Amino acid sequence: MASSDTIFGRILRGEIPCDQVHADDRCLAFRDVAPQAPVHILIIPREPLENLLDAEPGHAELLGHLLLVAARVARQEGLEGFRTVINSGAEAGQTVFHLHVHVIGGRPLAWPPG
Ligand code: D5M
Repeated sequence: MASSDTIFGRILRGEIPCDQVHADDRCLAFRDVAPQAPVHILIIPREPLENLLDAEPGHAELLGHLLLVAARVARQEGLEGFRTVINSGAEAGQTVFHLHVHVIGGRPLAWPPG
């Protein structure tokens, strides 16, 4: 499926609502509908990459920007520690095939993840 056809593509086009916490010209950040912790935010690029396997050297600046936005929203939420997760591929648990960075925090997080 082309990633612009996913539910996140529909959110980017304003076709379905989201609980937005950050927006700029390159990405959008909003709360996950099925939060795994008190704070669970997703950051998605406006460019429809499926996952990291789709990324090329020309995406380096965009990928760096997504991580800087992760830190920004974590600070905004008052988190002193947080986890960033990018699931790439069904085998890794990816269910929405539009690249997204999870920002998870607000409770102690175990390691290793499942
Ligand atoms: O994570 C996909 C995540 O996307 C999962 O935590 C649920 C979340 N999700 C799915 N639909 C929505 C909408 N409409 N709003 C907000 N969050 C949503 P993955 O890494 O692909 O497993």
